[in-house]
Amino acid sequence: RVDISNTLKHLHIDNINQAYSTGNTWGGGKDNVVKEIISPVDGQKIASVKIATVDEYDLVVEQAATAFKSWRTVPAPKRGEIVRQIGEALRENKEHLGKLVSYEMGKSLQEGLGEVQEMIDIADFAVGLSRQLYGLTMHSERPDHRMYEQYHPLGIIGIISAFNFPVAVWSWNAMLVWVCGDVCIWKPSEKTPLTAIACQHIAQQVFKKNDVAEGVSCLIIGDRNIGELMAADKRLPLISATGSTRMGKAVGAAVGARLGRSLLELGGNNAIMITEDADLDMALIGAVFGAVGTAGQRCTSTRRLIIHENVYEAFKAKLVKAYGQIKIGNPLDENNHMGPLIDKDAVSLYLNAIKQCKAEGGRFVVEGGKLEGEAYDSGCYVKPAVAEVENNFKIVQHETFAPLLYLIKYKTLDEAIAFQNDVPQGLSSAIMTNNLREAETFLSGAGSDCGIANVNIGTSGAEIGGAFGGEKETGGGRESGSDAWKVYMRRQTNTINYSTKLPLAQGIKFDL
Ligand code: UN1
Repeated sequence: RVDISNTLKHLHIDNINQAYSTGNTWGGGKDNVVKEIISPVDGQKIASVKIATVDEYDLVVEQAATAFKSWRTVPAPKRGEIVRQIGEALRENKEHLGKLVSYEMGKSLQEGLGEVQEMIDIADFAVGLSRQLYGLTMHSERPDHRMYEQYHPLGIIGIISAFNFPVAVWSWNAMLVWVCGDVCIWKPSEKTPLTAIACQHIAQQVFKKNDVAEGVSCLIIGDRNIGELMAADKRLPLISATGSTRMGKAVGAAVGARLGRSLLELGGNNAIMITEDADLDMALIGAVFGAVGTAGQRCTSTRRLIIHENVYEAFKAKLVKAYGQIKIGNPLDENNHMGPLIDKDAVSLYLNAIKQCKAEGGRFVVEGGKLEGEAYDSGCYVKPAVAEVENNFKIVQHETFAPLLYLIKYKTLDEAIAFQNDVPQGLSSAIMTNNLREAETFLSGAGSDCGIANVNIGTSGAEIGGAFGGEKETGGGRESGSDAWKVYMRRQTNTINYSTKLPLAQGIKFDL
């Protein structure tokens, strides 16, 4: 049994039982549905939360709309200074927040801390960005005219996040949202609301200290209903949603029907190509961390290894040996590599995928299955599995959010690239090679079709400085670094005439 009462106290969630927050204000009545949050680590109840009602949702949107009116007028570098303080507060809370991420979600403590580090990093990025929300200037075709563009704040941004990165994905959005002059309403996964409540406290204390209007950072604990309300709500010009392709299609359709913007970051089916010229020891670390890290529950997790026939048997032997050394158990114990899946439903989905894979002809070289025994009595622990398959198996085309790794053999590079691309998803991809021609072909326009393509690095563990997201059923959105900020702002082209005449564009004559 894990005791994290100190952590809960430190993060101000020891007796939280609320449905929403607009900042200092927390609410939730006696009629709300109450949900108990159970840790997949040891099956213990951590705390309860309330599910927000439609009225409460409206109240939050109204408060956010009011806050937007004043927040958008604060100079961007001043907004950046407040985000800098939020980054500092995250540094101070890193140990506790990382631990709670690990306990509520089940990822290893190292990964929980790494997730909080991503939050700190994106805060730093956003601070610099607050002085660099650049538009272009253009040369006007007319004399004594000036033309340029500005980026203005967009409004209330809806953030729908998933359980697997319960806090980092919010921060990739929220930190940019705030420096861009927007406000946000965050609906975290129903499976991981406690870490969200902790983050809301951390941010809220900084906003309060700076006398920022209530509503710049809002949190709503909701079910699917609230997600649907957000997607259909015209008052939210942008919905940023992370989760399954099924969810993304529903959100994208609802937002599209009102011609709103959506930023979708959905499923992946990420492969590492291991070529004849690969350093197999490096490839092994990338593959094993990619497949079993976070118990295979990253959208960037490695699902497929596409291996050259000449190194296939040698690599398979290394992999099987490495899997034999993986320690599974309490993720807060740093001796363990892999913790539990998020819940028992995830275990069922994993076991079904194994069944389906076998039915389609998959040969397991490392057998999976559910773990039993005292250390595993939350019912959420499984063994990671590896199967030899064909790329076109139905189950291989599908993203199973669990540590299930597929091996596929190839002969030519073209064939390997075709396998890599021949799935509905397009998030992350990698090639392990010391051959320049192979690497560059993989990165070329005729190579990987994914949003992320790496050389001699696995598929997971992207840095925040790049734009994160992918193509096809991954949804097309980009968040985090590079110029991903632009989606959070509205662009305005300004043309100014400082002459004494009014010449028309395109040389059109219109004399009165
Ligand atoms: C996700 O799984 O939703 O690249 C995000 C990575 C992390 C983020 C994953 N930086 O694996």
